[in-house]
Amino acid sequence: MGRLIVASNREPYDIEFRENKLKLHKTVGGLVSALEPIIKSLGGVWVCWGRKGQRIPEVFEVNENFLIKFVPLSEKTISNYYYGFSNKTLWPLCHMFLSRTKFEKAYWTSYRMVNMRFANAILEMYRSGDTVMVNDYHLSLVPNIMRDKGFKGKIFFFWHIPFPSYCIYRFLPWGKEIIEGFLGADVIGFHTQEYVDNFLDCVDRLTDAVIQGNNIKWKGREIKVKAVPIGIDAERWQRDASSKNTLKAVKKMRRELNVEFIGLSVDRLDYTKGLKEKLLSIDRFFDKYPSFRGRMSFIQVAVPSRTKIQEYSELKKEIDQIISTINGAFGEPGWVPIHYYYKGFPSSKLAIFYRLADFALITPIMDGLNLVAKEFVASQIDNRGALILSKFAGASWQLKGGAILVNPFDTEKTADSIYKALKMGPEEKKKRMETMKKEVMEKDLKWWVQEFFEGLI
Ligand code: GDG
Repeated sequence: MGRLIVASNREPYDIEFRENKLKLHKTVGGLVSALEPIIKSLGGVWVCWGRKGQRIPEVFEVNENFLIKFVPLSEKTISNYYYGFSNKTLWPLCHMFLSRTKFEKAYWTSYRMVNMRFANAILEMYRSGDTVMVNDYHLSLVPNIMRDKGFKGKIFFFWHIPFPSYCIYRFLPWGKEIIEGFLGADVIGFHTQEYVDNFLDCVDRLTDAVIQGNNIKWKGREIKVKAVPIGIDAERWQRDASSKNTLKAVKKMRRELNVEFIGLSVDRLDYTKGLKEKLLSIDRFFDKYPSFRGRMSFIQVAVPSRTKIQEYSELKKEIDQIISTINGAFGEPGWVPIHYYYKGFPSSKLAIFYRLADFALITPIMDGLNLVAKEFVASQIDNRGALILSKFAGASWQLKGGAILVNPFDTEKTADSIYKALKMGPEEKKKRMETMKKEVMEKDLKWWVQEFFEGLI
């Protein structure tokens, strides 16, 4: 069994030099948690751009078994490849925000160059028998660049965001090359069958590949396309949510907040996450159901993201304003309608929030999956919480048996869903939560690794 080589835009650790000592801090997200133990046991390499890697050698040893290979990028390249093509072209296009999508030749040129550099870095680190896993929309061209260079090993490619239908995708001037980029892989994974179907339709319309069911034949190779929604380390979330410290902190917070009901959401501050629409629903809720004024507070954690992009900083201003308007209009001495945090928290603190909340309101306009919804479910040790979830989050396919599903643009019905969640009896809550928990616990991170890598690692 060879090693695992993972390529992703983001590094697995923030590496910090303090008093001449190296400190590794795991970066936020499921991928590192899923793959780190595998790399540690099988050995392997993580190939990434490494935002904070300037002072670090290009190959960094986490231990003798686990290397990080950095692909250092200049400021201009970061601006065109990362902020440009990845986050102003592919991100909005795939989330169906066509009017926000920028089609710039310079972005594309830089994206191609960076994908070429990642492919070269993987090939440089590769040893016969290794398995390669390429991640996400930043690196879609890598698999086929590697094939063009004669690579014969196994490549897995996972796309973490939605894949749009052809009627949206066709606007991308470089759409064919990107689809062909995917086709260099042996296994391509998406979160839902809907994204698989959209992808296959684009393959059919844009390339000469032959499609049979979920399989593709192209240039003498067979490619499998699969819907394998990523799982979370559900046991760890359960452990964190039931620890003594968590329970103590939950009690303390309940006392401090001094309300009967607490709602929660945790989102990167991104226009796809539907923060504005959610806040309007909360506003409508307090307006329509005045008996809950003074009795329900909502905690919104908005994690700073892509702050160098103007639209993101403008969005932040709008969110700040809406929240202060709601708090100004409804708040009273001793009661704050919305507690707002614009920062990240350690995951142990998230577990406290998850355990504390009576309901979570997770309403993205479009989301590949949404891990927060699954983390909230796993943390419901006593099945008290209710989940209100957007129909347009990939996770809704898995959680529809227990979640209250909403269209985030339907302010009225979303406000009514908050009311429904607060009025729901303990039996119904329990039944719904158990249904969701079964899915989240069974299809956890281990399941995902098994399914996606087909038992190969
Ligand atoms: C992309 C796709 C897909 C959040 N705040 C803090 C924190 N988090 C962690 C959560 C969760 C993760 O970040 C966020 O994951 P999401 O799935 O909600 O969203 P994206 O970042 O947009 O992820 C998405 C995902 O990829 C996986 O394929 O589900 O659809 O858009 O794990 O817990 N973690 C810590 N502090 C925070 O303040 N430590």
